[in-house]
Amino acid sequence: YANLSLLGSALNKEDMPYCPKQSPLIGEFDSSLGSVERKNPLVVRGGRYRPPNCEARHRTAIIIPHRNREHHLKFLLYYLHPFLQRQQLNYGIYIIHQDGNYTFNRAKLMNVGFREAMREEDWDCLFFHDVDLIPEDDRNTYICDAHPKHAAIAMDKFGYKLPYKMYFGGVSALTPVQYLKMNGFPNNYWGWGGEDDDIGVRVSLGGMLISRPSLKVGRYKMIKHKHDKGNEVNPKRFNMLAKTRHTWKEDGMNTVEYEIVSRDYQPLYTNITVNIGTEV
Ligand code: UDH
Repeated sequence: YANLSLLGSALNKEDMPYCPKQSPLIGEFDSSLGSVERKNPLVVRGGRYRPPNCEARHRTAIIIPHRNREHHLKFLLYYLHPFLQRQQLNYGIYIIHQDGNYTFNRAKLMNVGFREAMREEDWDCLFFHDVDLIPEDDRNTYICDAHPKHAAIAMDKFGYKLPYKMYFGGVSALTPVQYLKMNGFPNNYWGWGGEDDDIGVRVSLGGMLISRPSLKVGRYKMIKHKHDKGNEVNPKRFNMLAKTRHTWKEDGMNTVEYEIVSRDYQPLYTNITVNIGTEV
């Protein structure tokens, strides 16, 4: 028994105090912007960051189309800032906020985000990111590939599988050259649906392939929500999709028109409020 009692005394460090009955390390989950700011002291004005001890190899802009989803935005920032810092990226987060109450237009907001982000900095990769998708795996690196990347390959809402082969929704990443090669995204999909498939078709019309992380790595949790007011299902989407091959060169980055309402540099992101007009 001599050995056993030795073992016992090694495990039972009597000189250590008991931990408190209630761990002080457990707080309420706090995703308020103030708390996210305190947790990310190296993030600077406009939601910019660069690693403090090494030169980043990649410069990535995150473009988030947004309206009336402040609650989701807080969650996304809570997870995304530390995630991007662990990847040692030089990054910036842009919220492209659609002004007014007219029907939402996700793809056009992305075109605005592309132009406005590139105006500020020579980003080498742009991540087009829905506000309600939280990446689950740190190996899902937010850098670009040789072909346009569809990152949200495995979402919980689709059973962590790709819903169909050409799916290009949720989160995608393109270099500026790739983006311009397909004339950006379409401007004329007002309301919900179709624009992501149009973008997928443009990738191939631009002579490129779709690159994807593995199902294991490209996992996302979607924050549950209902259809938004002002983003009703677009009944024209199938007709429009059938014509993409004839329209992509005349509609996209080369024709996007908008008016910047305001640009402000918040501690955790750059907010660009934009008037993108209405359907003609
Ligand atoms: N978005 C906004 N505000 C809106 C509409 C859309 O910010 O009013 C943005 C936001 O970044 C969102 C993205 O556009 O993540 C895509 O819109 P979505 O979330 O409505 O599209 P998704 O296909 O959701 O993810 C479909 C609605 C699911 C309803 C299912 C009810 N069971």
